[in-house]
Order: sequence, then C-alpha cells, then structure tokens
Amino acid sequence: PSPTLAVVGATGSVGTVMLELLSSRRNVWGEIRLIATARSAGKMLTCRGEQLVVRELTAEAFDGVDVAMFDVPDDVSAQWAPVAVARGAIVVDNSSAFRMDPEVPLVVPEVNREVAGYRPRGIVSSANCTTAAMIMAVAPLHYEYGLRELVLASYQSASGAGQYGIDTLHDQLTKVAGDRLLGSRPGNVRQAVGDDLGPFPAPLALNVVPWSGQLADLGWSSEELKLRNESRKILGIPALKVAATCVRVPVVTGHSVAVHAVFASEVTADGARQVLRNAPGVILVDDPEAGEFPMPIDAVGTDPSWVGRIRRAMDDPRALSLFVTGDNMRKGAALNTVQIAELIAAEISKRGES
Ligand code: 2RA
Repeated sequence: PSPTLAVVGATGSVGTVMLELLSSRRNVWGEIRLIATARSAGKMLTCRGEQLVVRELTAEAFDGVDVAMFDVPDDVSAQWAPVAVARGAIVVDNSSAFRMDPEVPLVVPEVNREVAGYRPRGIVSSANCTTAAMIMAVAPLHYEYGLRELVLASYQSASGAGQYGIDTLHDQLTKVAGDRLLGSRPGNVRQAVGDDLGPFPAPLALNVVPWSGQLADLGWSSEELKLRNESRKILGIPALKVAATCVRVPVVTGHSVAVHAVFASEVTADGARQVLRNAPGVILVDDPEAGEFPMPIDAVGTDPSWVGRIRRAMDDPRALSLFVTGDNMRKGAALNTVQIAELIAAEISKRGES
C-alpha cells in the first residue's frame, strides 16, 4: 500500500501551501492525515479534492503514519518530532530545531538528496527558506568551480514571518498610501505607521529593516548564522567563509539574495550561465538590457530559483556576483519539505516491492 503521510502544522501558512502541492503534484501517498495544535483541531481542510478533518497533535495521532512533515515552531518540533519517530514515523522537519544536529541530514534534494537516507534519529531537516533559494544556484557552481567564500545580502519578504507578517505589511502600506511627502523627512514614516509593527522591529512599508530572526553571537542574527551554518553543512564545506547580512524588505512573498562567491578556480559569466542553464530547479533570467531580472513579483507561486545579474568580479577572476530569488513559501519551505517526503516515500515503496 502507498505510505501514510501526516502534515503537522496543516493550518499554518506553509501548511496551506503543502496541501496545495499535495493536491497538484503526482500523488504518491495513501492516507493523508492533517494534524495541528488543539486550537485548530476539528477544522475541515481540502487536500487532493477531499475534505479532511484536522486532528489534534497527540502521540496517538502518529499511529500508522509512515512519513510526518512538520511545519511548526522550533520548540514544537523539538518536543514532538521524537514522539512521531517513536510511533514509527520518519519526520521531515522544516523548523531549525534539528538542522545542525550531526545525526540529522539537512537536505535540498536537487543539491544533496543522497544524504537523506542516513538518518539515525529518524529525522530529516529541510533548509531555511533563504538558504534553499540561494543554494540552488550556488551548489552547481560549487561543483564546477570549487566554492571558497560567500558574501551574501538577503532581501527577505514579509511572509517569512507568516500571515501576520503579510497582514502587517498590507496594513502599513494602507497607512502610507497617498501621502507623497512620506519618506522624505526624518520619522514621518514612523509617525504614519504608528506602533503597529507586527512581527518586525521597525516599520517595513517604505523602508528596509537590516534584521531578521533573533540576536545570536557577536552581533550576527540567527538568520545570518543559518545561511552560514546551513550552507557549510549542505555543501559539505566546513571551512567555507560566509558573511551574510539578512534584510527584511516590503515584499509580500519571495526571498532574494545578492551573492558574491569566490571559487578555487577561474570562472567566467558565460561559463556560469552554462552551468546554471543545466542546473535542476533553476531558471536563468539574465538580460539587463532587456529589463529582465530575477524578481520576487515574478518568482512568487513558482517552484524554481530565478537567477540573473551574473557577472565576474572586476578584481578577481575567481569570483562571481549574481542575484537569486525564489518563493520562500514554496521551495523555501513547503515544496522542499514535500520533495524530501517524496524521496522517502519512494524508498518505502521500493522496500515494499523487494
Ligand atoms: C524569515 N527565514 O524569513 C525566516 C523564517 N521563515 O522570517
């Protein structure tokens, strides 16, 4: 029989995209079970054209589950993923709870699908949304030219902070719309936006906020350390030098990253384009003269990472700059998790056949 899948966090903004993907991708699942905290239990949601009731997150909810996808806060994953494993499920977790655990593979299937099979804890972690978008372009270049250093600047959308982030941005835009003087004098955007900052530390409308996540070591943010540590783990380069600056921008959905990459060997823009043209899950959009750039308003709702602005550094033949953008709710979260779950479903089905 086809494996049973649980979606934990089914009622969240990423969970909603997971159900859309499960309804549109080739179906590999038997029963699909929707699980959420008690607050959401009892809701009816549609998946694969059928109405499903959301069950409460309990140990028994995992009985008979083969694969459980989690999109819940870190502390909920930390508590409940081991419970699901104890009940016989393999967990694919989209939180950061286990990403740096040496016994948990951190996977972006197009880049390192082979590590998903070694999971001594029965848990596989999916990469953070910003890492996933960026690594889709950087990994094929690493395999070709040997990556040594990354200097990154992210432009992260409001939906990275969930529906609350989206609602906050739209509310703030409504407050600033129509007043052409806003943004031209100190503090008047703050005044127009008022104290409704939502999940952000400062007004987002008509602004950029050079902060995402929580304060971590030595002034770096948790998001910046995720880009550094996750890139090292996924690419298997423990000594990779990474300097990231994560910035929140007034975009609804679509994370972008400006990438400066230094390689071991010489690289050319044309050579890099050729590599990326053949890379899985990447769309090349690189014709500045024609006004063609990778942008969140085009990438939103699509699966690939959109890559462009490819140019060799003026001062170093081993260095390349480029710009990548991707839908942080899809490849950045729901799609990557679903793809890993499908990898495991194929494993289970093959075992079942043998
Ligand atoms: C953000 N990457 O963008 C974080 C979590 N999705 O807020």
